[in-house]
Amino acid sequence: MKSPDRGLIMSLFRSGCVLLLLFGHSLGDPPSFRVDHDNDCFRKDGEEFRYISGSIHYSRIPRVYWKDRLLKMYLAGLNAIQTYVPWNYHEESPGRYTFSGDRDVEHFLQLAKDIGLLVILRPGPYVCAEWDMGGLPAWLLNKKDIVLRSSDPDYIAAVDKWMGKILPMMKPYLYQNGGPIITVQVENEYGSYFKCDYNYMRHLVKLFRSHLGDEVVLFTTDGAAVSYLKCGAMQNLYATVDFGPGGNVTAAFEAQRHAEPHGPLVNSEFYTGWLDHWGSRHSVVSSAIVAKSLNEILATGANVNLYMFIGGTNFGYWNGANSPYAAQPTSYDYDAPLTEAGDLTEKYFAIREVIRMYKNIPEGPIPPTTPKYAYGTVVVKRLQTIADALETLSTSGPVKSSYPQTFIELNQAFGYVLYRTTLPVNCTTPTPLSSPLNGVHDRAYVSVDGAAVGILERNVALTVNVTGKAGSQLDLLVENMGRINYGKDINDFKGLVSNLTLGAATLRDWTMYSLSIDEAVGQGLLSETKPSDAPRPAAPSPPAFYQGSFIIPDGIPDLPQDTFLSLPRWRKGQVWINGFNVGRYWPARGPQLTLFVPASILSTTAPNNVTVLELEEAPCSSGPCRVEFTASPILNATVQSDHEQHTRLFNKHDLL
Ligand code: NDJ
Repeated sequence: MKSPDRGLIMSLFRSGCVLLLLFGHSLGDPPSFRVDHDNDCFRKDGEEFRYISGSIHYSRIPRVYWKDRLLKMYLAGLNAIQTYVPWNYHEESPGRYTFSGDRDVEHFLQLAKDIGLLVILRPGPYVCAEWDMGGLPAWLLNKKDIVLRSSDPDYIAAVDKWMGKILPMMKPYLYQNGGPIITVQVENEYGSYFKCDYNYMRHLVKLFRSHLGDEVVLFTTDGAAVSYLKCGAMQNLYATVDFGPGGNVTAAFEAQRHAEPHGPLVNSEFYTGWLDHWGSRHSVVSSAIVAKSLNEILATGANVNLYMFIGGTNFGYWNGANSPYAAQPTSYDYDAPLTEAGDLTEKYFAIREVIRMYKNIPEGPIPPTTPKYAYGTVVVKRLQTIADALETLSTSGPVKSSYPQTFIELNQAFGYVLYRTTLPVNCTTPTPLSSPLNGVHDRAYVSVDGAAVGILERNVALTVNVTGKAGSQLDLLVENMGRINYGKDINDFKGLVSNLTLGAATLRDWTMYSLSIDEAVGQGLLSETKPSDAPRPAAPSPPAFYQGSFIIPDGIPDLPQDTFLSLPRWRKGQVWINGFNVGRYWPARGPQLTLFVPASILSTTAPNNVTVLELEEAPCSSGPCRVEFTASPILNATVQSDHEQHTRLFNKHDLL
């Protein structure tokens, strides 16, 4: 195990914080954490113990902020945190593991321990979490008909390898080994999945035990209804439930009692807010209702984890989606007690007051809300279009085939792929280019001979009209907007997953370019178009890059500070700052209008580079293009078409 962060411990003491004696078992006895079935509680070092925990996903917070967020959680009165370990975040291609920087889960665990927080670990293999494919690596789809979350031998072989890596790494951090981890979850809400494969769950139990030993408390989490526990609960795993505020607490725990007649009551996910989708209203849950239900839960003596305590950000391409297809936005603010940027809210203090009625709260001072800075307007210049930059972006060169291949067949997991063919016939009058099987996953920006003609979108727009001569170049830049993370549709292939038709003809003879956009942006390889070939972007325009920079002013103390990027009247795209992919923007759809930009990616010694990939239309046909850095977020803009799912989904019954 890494050595404790002495600086942190000293600063806790200096700031007057009292470290809880969470790890204070007497020297002679080995530390222990177990379920006491006779007294309906957990026992830590022999003493009755109840956790009040909060969810924080290290994968959604820059490493430099882990300490700040954890300290704020500790000072709210929590004695534990809960985190997922997203498999796809650590094994992006088979056998290539990353555990450094923002992915250094061991450092995160060590910080939690140093602050005095216990850890509830949820290593999957599936995690849901509004995270791409629920944390499963997309490369599992290399086997086209793989049955995920089942005894499918190829799935099991990959799970065994991954667990053989992560669980031994976690073992020294188990409570009985001197670490902070008190309990470990196996799978996630398996009772909501259609498979109900007991052999799979039995296999996981054996696997977890073989790596972690017999002593650790292994548990499951399921919706608080007997129907979910039927396939989710499993012998030798302690069954817990999840439910949000507003429901009947007694009835919810009765469901848990159905699976666990004795032992501690546990709500593993008490929802402090809820998730968002592009095109649907921002979810908000009142502090009063959260505080009231939390009070009821604590009054029963139950253990609870607040999901989320801080949601954070889906940087890059990490957001997931729900089915029927609705992608989640970049922000995972969740209306949680700490905002996406780690700010204290009224909900934070309301929750703290409830917790105070049940246990001692550590003395403050609570680290203040991190200051934000409005760096102002930045002018960005139009660079190449995607089509202009193909040589730079497609390092592996194109792949040709009669019918389109998916991202996975092209060996690309995330981002954008350009699909190119030619019009087989003259289309002198507008001719429908269609995806009859709804196979554009998820959005395609269509152009003919370099001129944008429209957009195809999964479930939304299956046809666009095109005109042009036979032999004209037809380009579709296809965006993967995030894989479905919940339900039976998690085998979510990306790209053109079925044939396109033009009029009555099936389009053939595709040339496909995998695009390494992140690498090209990171290495500064994009260039300006020669003025003669740089037409003013008319509406709509083919996907193109824009770039500018800003300098952080001198003489203002404590810069750089966090900021928010606003792209007024831009439509949809992706933004990088100093090569860091801060995520997707889509103000045309909402409700998120600003992107969180952490100070840690900004420089005070060099100009800060802003690169925008605008997919539809930049707002600057008559003048310079601008983006703006502001000091406050907007996550709740009115959305134009409130297409659907925005009901108050708190019980798992509502979700099916
Ligand atoms: O365990 C799941 C957690 O990871 C339970 N949830 C959470 C919602 O934030 C999160 O995904 C569910 N998500 S049930 C599915 C929502 C479908 C609208």
